Order: sequence, then structure tokens, then C-alpha cells
Amino acid sequence: MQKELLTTVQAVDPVFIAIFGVCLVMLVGVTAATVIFVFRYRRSRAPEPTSQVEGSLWLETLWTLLPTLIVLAMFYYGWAGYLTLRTVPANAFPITATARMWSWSFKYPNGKSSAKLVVPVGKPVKVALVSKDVLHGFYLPAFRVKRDVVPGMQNYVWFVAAKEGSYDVFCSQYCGTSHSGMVTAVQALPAQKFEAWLQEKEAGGGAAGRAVLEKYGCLGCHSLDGSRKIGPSLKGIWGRSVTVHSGNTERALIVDEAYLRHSITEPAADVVDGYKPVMPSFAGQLTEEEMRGVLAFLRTQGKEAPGGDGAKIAKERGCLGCHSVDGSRLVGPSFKGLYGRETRVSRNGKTVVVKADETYIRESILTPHAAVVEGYQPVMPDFDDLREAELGALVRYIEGIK
Ligand code: HEC
Ligand code: HEC
Ligand SMILES: [Cu+2]
Repeated sequence: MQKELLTTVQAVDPVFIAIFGVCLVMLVGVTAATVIFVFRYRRSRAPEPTSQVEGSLWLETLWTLLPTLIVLAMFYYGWAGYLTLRTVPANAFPITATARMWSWSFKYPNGKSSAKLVVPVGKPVKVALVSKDVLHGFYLPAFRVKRDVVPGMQNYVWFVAAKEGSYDVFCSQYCGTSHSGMVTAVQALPAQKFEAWLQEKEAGGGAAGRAVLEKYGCLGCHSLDGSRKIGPSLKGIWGRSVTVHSGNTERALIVDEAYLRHSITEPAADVVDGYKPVMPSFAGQLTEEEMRGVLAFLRTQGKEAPGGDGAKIAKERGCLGCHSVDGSRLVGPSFKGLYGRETRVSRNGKTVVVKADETYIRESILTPHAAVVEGYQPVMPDFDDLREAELGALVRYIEGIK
């Protein structure tokens, strides 16, 4: 069956044009015949029947056979095109698209995720379609691809972006009030740029950084929530001013990358005021990559972490389709004043009062159904593919909406 690789566009366009062409010819033919007959056999011109035909075998055979053949030809042609749409080339690059009310997110084999669908030019990609909540439709007009995304069902599409560029992605099934906002883009990059993008460390590289802190036991001595342990908390460390003792001199400095690297590899050189010099040196233990992960993580742990980041994520991930920032009630409770307030939620069927702290907000985003806010429907999709840094940024963002 598979001779050479047709793209989805090459498979669909000729079928469309052929069927449209046949229909056009028939429309023109039937309309012309109608008009001619109306003129030619109008009453004033032909008051009496000019002939009385009882039947014509060959005419009847012809007008039965001809349309049957035309319709069968259209079917065959359409079927062949459909097979191309459903037969994924063996070398297709796998990506998973996740639909939620009301946003798309995409996950790549190496764990990277993005809000836009980034693909290599000229290479087929297979997109697995997953819905977190209701029926959605994955619609790429530029590639003639449209497929329903059904909760609980495994579905897929494939396509090739032949040219570099940006192409629309829509949701083609009415999935609720902000259905029309479920818009993103396919970003087709030349193979090398795509590879570079794929390998590029995530902005923040958060999850990896946190894992490194766990791996080397840093969190045994350093908290992430501001509380004092054996060492100072790492919360908000980036950009904070500290007083350190270097030998016999005391100096104040601002925490930056150089200071952090130094603190990790040579902790005894600058000892934070008020703490004992008990931190072991990690020189030669963390790889450069791990070090960069930690730095990226610490950068986003800060209370000064730019709220803009969180705002962008909230917009891209569609949080703002359900949560207002001005106190008004949408599908979900407003983000305004959310942080720190007491909320009545139903947990395991029981109504309890919880304080909306960092832990609760993280839980609300990762597993929204675990605690459902009283007076609201449990319709929030889970966002378990958010990276640690993104989660942190979202919490900071919500915290900032007073
Ligand atoms: C045994 C406990 C202990 C462990 C394990 C430990 N630290 Fe520390 N750390 C400390 C103490 C105590 C200080 C404060 C005294 C000093 O500056 O040496 C400190 C200071 C620091 C500072 C400077 C903090 C500031 O406020 O300026 C950084 C950064 C840091 N540690 C990072 C790490 C990282 C990253 C790891 C894991 C790779 C780690 N620490 C493991 C105890 C520890
Ligand atoms: C489809 C609509 C929808 C989307 C999209 C959505 N949420 Fe929600 N969210 C809700 C609803 C409804 C509730 C209340 C019911 C519940 O707790 O599940 C809620 C509850 C919450 C709560 C707890 C609120 C409180 O008052 O205690 C937080 C925090 C939250 N969402 C954050 C987010 C974030 C962050 C995003 C984006 C990553 C997001 N939501 C996306 C509908 C949504
Ligand atoms: Cu949708």
C-alpha cells in the first residue's frame, strides 16, 4: 500500500478538489439542463406534449450506472486519502498533546513540555491526543488535520510541516465558555534548530534542580519555605543581602550566581552570619549540569521571583479562563485574595476549612479533585505536567494578587 510518503496535505487536497470538481460539473450540468428545458418546453411554445415516452432501457441503465460509478469513485478516492491520514510513517516523531478546558499543552519524548507545538520541518510527527476533562477537537487547518480528543480514548494524528513557520491550532469541539480561546500554534523549526530547542534547558530547569537538592541532602539542612534549619532557608535566596564572615572580616553582599557557586563548593570561605560553619563542601560532587539546575531552581524560589512569569503561565495554561483576578466569580473562585484565606472545601466527602497556603495551592493545581471548593463544580482539570519552576511561579503569582 505504502509507496512513497504523501503528506496529509498531499493526501487531502486532491480528494477535496476532485470531489468539489465533480459536484461543480453536476451542479452546472443539472442547472443548465433545467434552464434549457424550462425555456424550450414552456407552455406558450409547446402547449401539447411533443412525445410520450414509455421507457428507455439504455437511458435508465445509463443514469443508474453513471452516478453509481461517480459516487464509488469518490468513495474510493476519499478512502485512499483517509488511509494516508491514519497510517503513521514509521519514523514519525512522537509528541503528546493534552487538551484541557481551555488550553493545549504538548509533551516531548525527553520530558520537555511547551504551550506551542514545536515540530521539525520535513519530518513526520505523530501527535497522541489526550483529554483531561471533556471532548475537544485537535484542528490544524494548515495540515488538513482534525480529530476529536475524547476523554479515556487513545487517539492520534500525524502530519509533516513542509515549510518553516507558524500555523494555527484550534479546538473544533464546543467544550465550554472559553472554547474559542483554546488557540495555540504549531511552530515548525528547521531540524537543527528543533534539536537545539528540544535539548535546551527549560527556563528555570526547576524540577531537575530540586531533585539535585534532594540527591545531595541539601534539604536536610536548608528549608524551602523560609524556616530556619541547620542552615539558612533557600527561599528567596537569589538577590537577598547577606552578611558573611570571611576569615576575620565581616562583609555584606548580594546573593548572585558567583556567590551561590562559591557557597556550594567552598562553604567555609564565606560563613553566613549567625550560622556555624558545618556545611560540607560539594566541590567536585555536583556536575556542572547539576549546578546549573540548582542555580536555576534557586533563582525561581525567590519571593522576588518575577510574577510576570506566573502571569504568563496562567494565561497560556488557561487558568484565567476560569479564575478572575478582580474578585469576580467565573467558573472557579477568583485569584484575588486567594492566598492565605480560609476556604471551605470538600475533602473525601467531608467539608473542612483549610488555609490557602503554598501546599494547598500546589495541591489544588496538581490534584484539583482532592479538595473541591464549596459552591463550585469539580471541573478543574489537573495540571500535573507543570514543571516545578512553573508551579512555583504560579503560586507566587497567585500570592501577589491581593
Ligand atoms: C550539614 C548541613 C548542610 C548541608 C548538607 C548543606 N548545607 Fe548549605 N549551609 C549549611 C550551613 C550551616 C550554612 C550557613 C553557614 C555557611 O555559610 O557555611 C549553609 C550555607 C549555604 C548557602 C549560603 C546561604 C546564604 O544564605 O547565603 C548555600 C547557597 C548553601 N548552603 C547551599 C547548599 C546546597 C546547594 C547544598 C547541597 C548540595 C547544601 N547547602 C548542603 C548547612 C548545610
Ligand atoms: C476549567 C476551568 C478551570 C481551569 C482551566 C483552572 N481552574 Fe482552578 N479551579 C476551577 C474550579 C471550578 C475550582 C473550584 C473547585 C475545585 O476546587 O476544584 C478551582 C479551584 C482552584 C484553586 C483553589 C481555589 C480556592 O479558592 O481554594 C486554585 C488555587 C486553582 N484553581 C488554581 C488554578 C490554576 C493555577 C490554574 C491554571 C494552571 C487553574 N486553576 C485552571 C476551575 C478551573
Ligand atoms: Cu476544547
